[in-house]
Amino acid sequence: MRNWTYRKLAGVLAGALALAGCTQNTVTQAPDPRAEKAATEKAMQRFDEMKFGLFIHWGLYTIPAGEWKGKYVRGIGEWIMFREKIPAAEYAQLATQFNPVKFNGGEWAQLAKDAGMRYMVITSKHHDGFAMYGSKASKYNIVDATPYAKDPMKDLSAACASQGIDFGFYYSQDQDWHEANGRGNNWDFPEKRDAQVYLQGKVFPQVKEILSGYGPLRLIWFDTPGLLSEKQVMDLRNMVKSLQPGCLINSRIGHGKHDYAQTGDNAIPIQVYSKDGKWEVPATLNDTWGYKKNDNNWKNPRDLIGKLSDIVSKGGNYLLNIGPTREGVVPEASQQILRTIGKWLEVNGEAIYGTGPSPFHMRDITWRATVKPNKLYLHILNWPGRKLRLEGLESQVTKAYMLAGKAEVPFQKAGAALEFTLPEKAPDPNVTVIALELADAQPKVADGFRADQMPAKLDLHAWVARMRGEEIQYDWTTQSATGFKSFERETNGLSWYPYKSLDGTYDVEITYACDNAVAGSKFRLTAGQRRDPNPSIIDGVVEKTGGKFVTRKLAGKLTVKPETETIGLQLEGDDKSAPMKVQKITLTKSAS
Ligand code: FHN
Repeated sequence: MRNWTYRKLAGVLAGALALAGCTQNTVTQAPDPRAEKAATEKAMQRFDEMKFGLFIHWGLYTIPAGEWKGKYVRGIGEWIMFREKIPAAEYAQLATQFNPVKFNGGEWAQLAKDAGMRYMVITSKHHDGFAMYGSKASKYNIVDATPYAKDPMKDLSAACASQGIDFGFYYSQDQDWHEANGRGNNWDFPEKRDAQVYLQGKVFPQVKEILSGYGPLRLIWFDTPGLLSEKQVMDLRNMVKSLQPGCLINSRIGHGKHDYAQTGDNAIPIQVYSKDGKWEVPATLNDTWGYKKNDNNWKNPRDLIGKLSDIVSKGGNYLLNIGPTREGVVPEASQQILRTIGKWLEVNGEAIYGTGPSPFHMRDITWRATVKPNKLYLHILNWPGRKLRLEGLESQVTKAYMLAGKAEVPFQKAGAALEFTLPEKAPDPNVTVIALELADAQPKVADGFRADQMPAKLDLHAWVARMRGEEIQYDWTTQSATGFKSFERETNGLSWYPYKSLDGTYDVEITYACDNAVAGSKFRLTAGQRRDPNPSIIDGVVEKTGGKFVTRKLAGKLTVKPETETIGLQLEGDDKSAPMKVQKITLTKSAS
């Protein structure tokens, strides 16, 4: 009964909005193509140079903060309404408690600056449908529905402008659990919906608002495009570009109508990736986007700085998230981590901002490379001890030095390779950067070592994988992932993202360790697309290794197609062997 009433009310509201003229806000005429192209190219160049941005998920979900009616809710915090199937009217009551009196836009912009981030993207409306800015198009917004009654985005966008941080809004354009015609809420509303009514009644007017009231936006970050038609997506794009031609649009707008691409969440391509143009990795600092009070699974700065080097060396930008609390406070741990990254960038930023990707294929996890004219930067992720061998560089190196402190690094030819003499211990506990000055403007790299050349045998290290799940952890001392626990709705596991860099049929080895007492679980390796009904599969059993790392060949072959999105590894059946430690899988092109 309550559901029915709610649906009816929502229908009446949508009708009222339409009558009030909101549908007339729809700007669908195409913008001037030349102006759009020029503005977009300029913005893309800046976006490419910036490399590092702050993502902020902030909304009503920070009130339950991962707990509903006294019960811990697994999964990402901003999905609590969906996971618990909270009726929209009940969830909306959270607004009456939302009063972020400690919010200070200047402090958030300062934090981004201290972290060395060059842009910021914040949720203007997430899937829960609540607008975190003052919206005229829907009363369900922070000004009209909360005791706070102010628009924090005015403050934040102004603070970013004065700090020189480029500003952008996240906007969930299809998924909206508050609206009968939005996507996703099938516990209050019927499955059948009219997306066009939702777009015209809420999305178009709100997108117009966020593009009109907060100064120039560097980008708009759409998410989970779902089932919108190509025409609907094109209307959305045209609206954005006719209001701000230089506002970049991400690939989650759908139907390929974007200016730059996203990888999956926390998904880093395994190699240099340039086939789809510029891209960005959205990533979490712990296991959630929106604040969860019990999620203290913070990634350490070494890992994050290594990931920044890794992503930039592959051609991407890193968009790293914080989840402020209901009061508007950024958790202390996030602040400390971000400031540590910022300190590193103060010294090593030259090897990140404005650089080009690695000219080399990435064979292991010892180092990554970035380039500038006449410069090659080696980012050392795992210190090799006294000697570092660099194979495949044909350009003459005129000088080598530590980017921090500028101490010279001696080197000599060792056959076709260069050998650098290093201190025994890494000078920087996170990532040490060695700068090489080159005689050539662009490094020349020998055949067989170039970024687009796949070696016959390729290691997929655990460190390069996305770690799915709340329990799985990476251990730097053994360079392995552990904690392959299973739960009813999710299984901890590793996922690698080939992004068109692998194609073929492979023999597979796995390098892992397992104590005898916990051996015996089945594991499964799959290669396929998301929700692929027919992925390539290899099944195996976790054997006893007496705790030592061993490399075992698996029976069967793995087929990776150009469209394969993920190579995944997880336990199947039981998770007795969850404590096993996986270092890597190795793919060798199969002869047959
Ligand atoms: O469903 C959302 C999720 O809550 C979060 O906003 C991330 C950030 O990239 N995007 C979606 C899932 O991909």
